[in-house]
Amino acid sequence: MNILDYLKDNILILDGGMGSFLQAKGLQPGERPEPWNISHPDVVTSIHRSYFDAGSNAVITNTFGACGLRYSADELREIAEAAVRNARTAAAESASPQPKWVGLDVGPCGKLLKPFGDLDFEEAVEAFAVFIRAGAAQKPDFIFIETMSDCYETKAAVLAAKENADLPIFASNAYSENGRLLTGADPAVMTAMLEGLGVSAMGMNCSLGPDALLPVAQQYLERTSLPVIFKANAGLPRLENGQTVYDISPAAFAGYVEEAVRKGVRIVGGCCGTTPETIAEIAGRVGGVNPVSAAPRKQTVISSYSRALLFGEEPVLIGERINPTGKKRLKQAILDEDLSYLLSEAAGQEEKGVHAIDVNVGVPGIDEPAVLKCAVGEIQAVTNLPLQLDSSDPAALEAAMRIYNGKPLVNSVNGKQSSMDAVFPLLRKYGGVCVALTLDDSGIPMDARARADIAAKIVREAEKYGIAKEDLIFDTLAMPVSASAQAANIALDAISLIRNELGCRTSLGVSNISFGLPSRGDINSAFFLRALDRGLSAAIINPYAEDMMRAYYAYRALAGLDESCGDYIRYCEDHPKAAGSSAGQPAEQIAVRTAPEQGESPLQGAIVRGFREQAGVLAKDCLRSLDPVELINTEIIPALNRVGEGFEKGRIYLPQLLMSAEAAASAFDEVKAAMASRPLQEDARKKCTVVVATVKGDIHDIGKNIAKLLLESYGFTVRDLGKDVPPETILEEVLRLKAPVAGLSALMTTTVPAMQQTIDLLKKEAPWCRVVTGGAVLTKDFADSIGSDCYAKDAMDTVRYAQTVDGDPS
Ligand code: B12
Repeated sequence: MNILDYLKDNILILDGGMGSFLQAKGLQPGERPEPWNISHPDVVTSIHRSYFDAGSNAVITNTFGACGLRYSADELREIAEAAVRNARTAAAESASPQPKWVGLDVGPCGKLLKPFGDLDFEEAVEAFAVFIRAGAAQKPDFIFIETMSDCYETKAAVLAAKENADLPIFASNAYSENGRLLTGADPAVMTAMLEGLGVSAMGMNCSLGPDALLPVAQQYLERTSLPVIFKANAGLPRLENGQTVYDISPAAFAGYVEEAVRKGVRIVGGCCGTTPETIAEIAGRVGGVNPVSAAPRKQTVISSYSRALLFGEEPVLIGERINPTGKKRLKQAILDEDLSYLLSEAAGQEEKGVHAIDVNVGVPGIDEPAVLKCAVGEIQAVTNLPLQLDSSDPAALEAAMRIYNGKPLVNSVNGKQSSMDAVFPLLRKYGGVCVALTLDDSGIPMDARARADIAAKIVREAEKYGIAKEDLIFDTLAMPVSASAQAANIALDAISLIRNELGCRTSLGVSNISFGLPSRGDINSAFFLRALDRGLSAAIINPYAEDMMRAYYAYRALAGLDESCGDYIRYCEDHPKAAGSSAGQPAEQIAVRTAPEQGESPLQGAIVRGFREQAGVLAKDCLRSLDPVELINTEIIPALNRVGEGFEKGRIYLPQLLMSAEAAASAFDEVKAAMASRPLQEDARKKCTVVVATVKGDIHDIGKNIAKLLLESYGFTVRDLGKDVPPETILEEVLRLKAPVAGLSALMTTTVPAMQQTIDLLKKEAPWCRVVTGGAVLTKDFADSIGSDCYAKDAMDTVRYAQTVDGDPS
């Protein structure tokens, strides 16, 4: 029986942990488990067999780390062959009467993808693809993509599976305690993207115990009608006498699994710390349980890498500013490949309150697929709003849809057969919600009925590709009311027909309605309000046009969407009515800027928003009037502090933190260049050697680099050991150089113990060496308590202290 057919009426029981088992059988810490498929087939087979015997219906091959970044294609072929064979042998040997399947296991590739890491998206796809090709040749029953803690990497693995195998794909993610993936996605984001990509099942595994994962499972069940996977750890790992132990017993674990199944979970099993005993308990409890049938979900949803956006609850605003039509400055920026202009447009619109951003780079004479791909890649690195990929060129749409991190809005398809033939296969492959224009080969009909009929035709054609009508949003086309008195009524009546007859969402590019008329803002906002009242789901607007934003907030207040009219009041306070409003101005003349927070300088703004290039340029500019050290203290550090605060409060996620760190680094490069070109500090005769390092486990090095730079500019010789440096390495270097001073940095509570270990080691083995410590989490008292000779609250403190050790206090 096909595993998907089985899933329709049964709970599928997967296996439990593999790695801990192998270790018990002799796998050494640090040794790769995958070659054991070849060197110890009997051990691997016996583990699989014990799971089948315990009641698993499916086991996952021992190939968690098998990807093109770790093994050659030949090695992967051998591993895949042996791994699937071991699992099949176990199935044949097990006496269990259950049906038995084998899943090809695909784990994370171990690198973060660009722009947050250094792995290119296509390289990631290929790294997964090499193994999946090898694995698929061995004919497993399904592919199990698991423990993914990044939305983008999950997409790369799923695409590799779709393109290189014809097997059901199960995709499972590893959630942190805050209910999100490491890079910020929550279940709403993952369900949106994975349903769009067409996987067969999705869910969660590893990282947390079943108790902590139950609420995550609940969120999946509320959003997807696909089978949900629940494969938790046996609690959080704990070290006891040098052994990793897990606290949740098999019986207790199975209790949580049963609860998950009763809520609607279909695929269960265990991850780290679970054993055949756990699976036996699970089988005992849920083996015969009839699955709860999943209610069909009728959601229209798009997402970025960390934010899902649902259509229907509230009107959705799509920022129209990144579209060169009628915008000379933007057209030039696209021709000049000036992406920073596009980035500031994106950030500006986000600050103005749009929910999604349209990206259109259609300028004649450019390589549109390449430019759109590049623009989308850069924009999605600085905003976490979902994007609307906007092009009439299917090749450009495909290039952008492929690398988009999430489930995009796609603009557009229309009722022409040629358009549907080109766009629907893309939607089928990459997922997305598509804006569908109600026109066809006969043009734009000038009556509402005919536009609704085109919509119905588009829905029927989409169904042939398996695209649900929830993934279509109909644009009923606002034509200039100056040219036809009925233009507005036709578009509005079509909204009502499509909404009532087809049950579909609608969208409008609003401002076209006022073309050719004076005071366009008045017409636009009045039309917008009429459309909202008919149930318009989304509008493409210029968020700098205050009339539109005011209309939007007024509508929400009047439609009961704004409790105590709080949002409306806030908007009015922030935007007092000016004597001459911006209404009616051509969009191009409205100032574009990224609104600084109160007291925030442009450089700080660039760092906070993660604009690398801009940060470098602005820093260079500031350095004309500002001393480099002052620039560090008054610009770079306060900006990073703001980012850190946002991170701590859960307002921003790791990718944004990384982008800000990069922007700070690019400002810092300018500081370095400025310091290198100026004369050494007044007393900069050659001084002693200082060894500096960020301690083990900690990769924060901006502060340490600043300390190093300043020490060098005061004439010290600095030996920089980098970040994540073990105590032994630091000691070795201090001994080798007979260094009189060592500077240590730690920025996390979790890495302060490593700082203490380093100090202890230095005191014991190199007692002459003075240790100066710094980093955001330290305080003077704490630094004293761990035996530091000096606490440096900033880099200048380090210099002053080193000077006293050098015998030259100044
Ligand atoms: C930038 C940043 C990052 C960047 C680092 C890039 C890089 N190359 O350094 C990235 C994105 C990679 C990052 C990753 C993480 N980060 Co971080 N990060 C920050 C952030 C926003 C700024 C740090 C910084 O550079 N500040 C500016 C510098 C100049 O300040 P400073 O280091 O304090 O340095 C000054 C003094 O302390 C002193 N000094 C510093 N070093 C030295 C060395 C010597 C020898 C001396 C004498 C003096 C000295 O002089 C410096 C100049 O005046 C802080 C928040 C914050 N406000 O500190 C969080 C923060 C440190 N990160 C945090 C966390 C949790 C993480 C992650 C675990 C996130 C994750 N979930 O993956 C990872 C950690 C990975 C790891 N194993 O280390 C937490 C730590 C919480 C805690 N109390 O433990 C913080 C506090 C954010 C928060 N509020 O939650 N992070």
